Amino acid sequence: MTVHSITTSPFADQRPGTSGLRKRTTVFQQTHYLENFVQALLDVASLPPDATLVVGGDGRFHNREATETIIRMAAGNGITHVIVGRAGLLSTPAASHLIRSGAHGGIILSASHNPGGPNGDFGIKYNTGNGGPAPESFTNEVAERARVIQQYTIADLPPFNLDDLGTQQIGPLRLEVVDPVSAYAALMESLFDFDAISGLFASGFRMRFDAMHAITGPYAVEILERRLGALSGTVINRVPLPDFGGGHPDPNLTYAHDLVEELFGSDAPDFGAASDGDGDRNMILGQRFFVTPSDSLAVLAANATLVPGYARGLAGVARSMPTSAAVDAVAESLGIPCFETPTGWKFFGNLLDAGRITLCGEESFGTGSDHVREKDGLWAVLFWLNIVAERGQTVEAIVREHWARFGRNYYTRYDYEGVPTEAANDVMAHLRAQFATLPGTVVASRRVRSADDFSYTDPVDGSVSENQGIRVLFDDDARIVFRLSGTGTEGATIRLYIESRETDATRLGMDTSVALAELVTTALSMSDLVGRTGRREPTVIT
Ligand code: VG1
Ligand code: CO
Repeated sequence: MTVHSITTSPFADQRPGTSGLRKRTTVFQQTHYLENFVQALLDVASLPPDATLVVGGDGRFHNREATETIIRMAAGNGITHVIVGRAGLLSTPAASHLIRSGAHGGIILSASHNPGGPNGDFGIKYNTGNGGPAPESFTNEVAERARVIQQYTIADLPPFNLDDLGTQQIGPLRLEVVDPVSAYAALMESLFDFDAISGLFASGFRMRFDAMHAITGPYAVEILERRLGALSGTVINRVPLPDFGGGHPDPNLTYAHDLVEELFGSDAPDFGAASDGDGDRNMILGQRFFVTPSDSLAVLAANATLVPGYARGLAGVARSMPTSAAVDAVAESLGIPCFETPTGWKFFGNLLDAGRITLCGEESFGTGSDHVREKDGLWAVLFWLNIVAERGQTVEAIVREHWARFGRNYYTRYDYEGVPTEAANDVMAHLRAQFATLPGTVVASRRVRSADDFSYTDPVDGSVSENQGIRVLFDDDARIVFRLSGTGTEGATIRLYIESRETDATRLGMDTSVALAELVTTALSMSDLVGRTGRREPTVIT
């Protein structure tokens, strides 16, 4: 094996965002671009010489080429054992599980819910030995390193085979090609009551799972159809494609249209679900019924002890700041702690590692637990199926009972994508300028309690993360939150999150857009968003 040191020069834009480095595929195809960033990751990780590294991605365009480059660079940097999913494929939660099963870290190739293909997006991130996304301190160091990088190291390897399972010894490198699904499927079987869920399907319960031509197709076919006996054809758009069939693999009411149409149609199945590009997100639908991700987290927390893997109860729960406080009410009633973290799964890692939380989630269709260190789409689907099987009720009935018991947090998110960066910054600055004067004023018949930038102090390691979103909090627990996305690749995306809490039994069944209309108007006028961006309507409402 010959190892080459290649001279390179830095790229100015290699700063990881909410979840790794995401850019246009064409940006990643520039000479040295991927290599520079991988070298920066490996430099900061400084793995021991006998380290095991997991590599895999969501199968989008450029996945295989990048996987091969990373394997050569790993070998060049003295890593002696690489575990890779067959054909370079691994869902994000499956990669997390493999890392936790004995590796020192992993490199995951994905731009998650962003479209793929030659004109789409590509992404890469590093997960540490706990299986979770590297913390901010690590990603900041990577950005610093990438800013000054002068060379990278890569090995000349004879051709290797990523398509057949088994181990190849290539010089000092042991390359292990594993089935992407089997270890993950076994983990799911250890957490959920597969007999109960099989019984549900055997009784005629009908489900549709939309894999959106992304990574979860093979996982869902194996688990839902083969192991649990769901009707064949339950999983649609099941073949992963490099461009996701031209779609936008984001499981929400806008982009999972095939599924939504069917679940809201006249012959709707009992249950619908979808996942995203890399398999860590989930959307849950009942028959003609949509479960908000914030409500989903709360329902899972309230029903966790019905599921074998969580029968011991929950140590605590956590949600990202913009996620609705529905789960807070459950935590209060269970007498367990509830943590509020910044957006991004990396902030749950310390809490999970320290055993302070068992379940956590985000409003962006992300739910997970201490079984891995990523959010996990299929896991959430199985959790719901297990609850439905145990309770023998419809999804809608479960959620309505939940609201009656814990109250309802009406919730919506408006995304304004592709806004010019200056205009987006201007909206945020305009809001910040009102921090001093807003508290105490009455808007939308509510009194503002406080207005600030959310800052988080990690209770485990004391690290502080500032400027994590603008919050306007009201006396009645309603909230308006503004954030700039850290995963977009074109201009800026403004996210506006709106929530109001209702405990009056006669007001639990309203339409969300009606319940939140006044707050939406308030948020738009307070921010002057339309005036400053020229956007009359959001790109996506969830
Ligand atoms: C978005 C979501 C955030 C999520 C992140 C990664 O980030 O809002 O909740 O953790 O995507 O999810 P942002 O910065 O664009 O708001 V995934 O499935 O893209 O890894
Ligand atoms: Co994702």
